[in-house]
Amino acid sequence: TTLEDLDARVSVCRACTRLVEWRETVAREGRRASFAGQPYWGRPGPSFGDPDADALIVGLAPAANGTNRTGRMFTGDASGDFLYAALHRTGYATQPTSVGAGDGLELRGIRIVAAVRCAPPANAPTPSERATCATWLGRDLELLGERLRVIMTLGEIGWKGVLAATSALRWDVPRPRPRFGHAAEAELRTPAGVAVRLVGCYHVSPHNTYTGRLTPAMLDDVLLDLRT
Ligand code: DU
Ligand code: SF4
Repeated sequence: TTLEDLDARVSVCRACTRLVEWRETVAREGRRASFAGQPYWGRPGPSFGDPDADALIVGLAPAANGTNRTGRMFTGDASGDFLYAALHRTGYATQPTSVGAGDGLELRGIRIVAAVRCAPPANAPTPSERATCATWLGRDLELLGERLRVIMTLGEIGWKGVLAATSALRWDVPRPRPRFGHAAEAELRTPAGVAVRLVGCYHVSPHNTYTGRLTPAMLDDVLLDLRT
């Protein structure tokens, strides 16, 4: 299996009834006036970026009118604008904005996935939805393989998703489980003995960025630290 095969399989997943209903209802009816007339992706958000990445960003879940509309991770909403600007400043993205498929944007050395790949109502996936989708996260981790050196999570749901996925893959995960925080760090180890850093970062949602809880400088610092 390749990452492309995996993305194709994820994109038709219907495992979570509530989320399938929501992603498709928003795609059909729930469009914002400003997006009227645009086709919506209305499916799980596939991973995006460099297939040879040694760094992985794990977000929460697609936004109903963001990734669920454009089909690309963190594309088409304020969270994504904040993230891609930072990825460009720190040398990971070839462009400062992500508009949608065909805009020419590429990532270098980094890949982006969501812990839960379908847009959840109120951005709040249930524990069982999080557990179900952690299987797909595990597949992405396996396919990135021994190149992977660092995983950065945007928020606690991504952090816990990574711990669930890596535990299921029988990685060496510290006990007690490391706690999420901004710039929190833990070391995981793959069954092949490769050390993988787990780094936390506050999520790029407007709730954090408009209030100054997460500033551009804070995000840049965490991104630059992934290279060390
Ligand atoms: O078709 P492809 O070259 O595998 O690229 C698929 C998709 O991944 C494309 O939209 C750009 C992105 N991408 C990237 O961001 N960074 C890379 O190094 C290679 C591909
Ligand atoms: Fe499938 Fe994940 Fe979407 Fe659930 S959230 S339907 S597991 S892709």
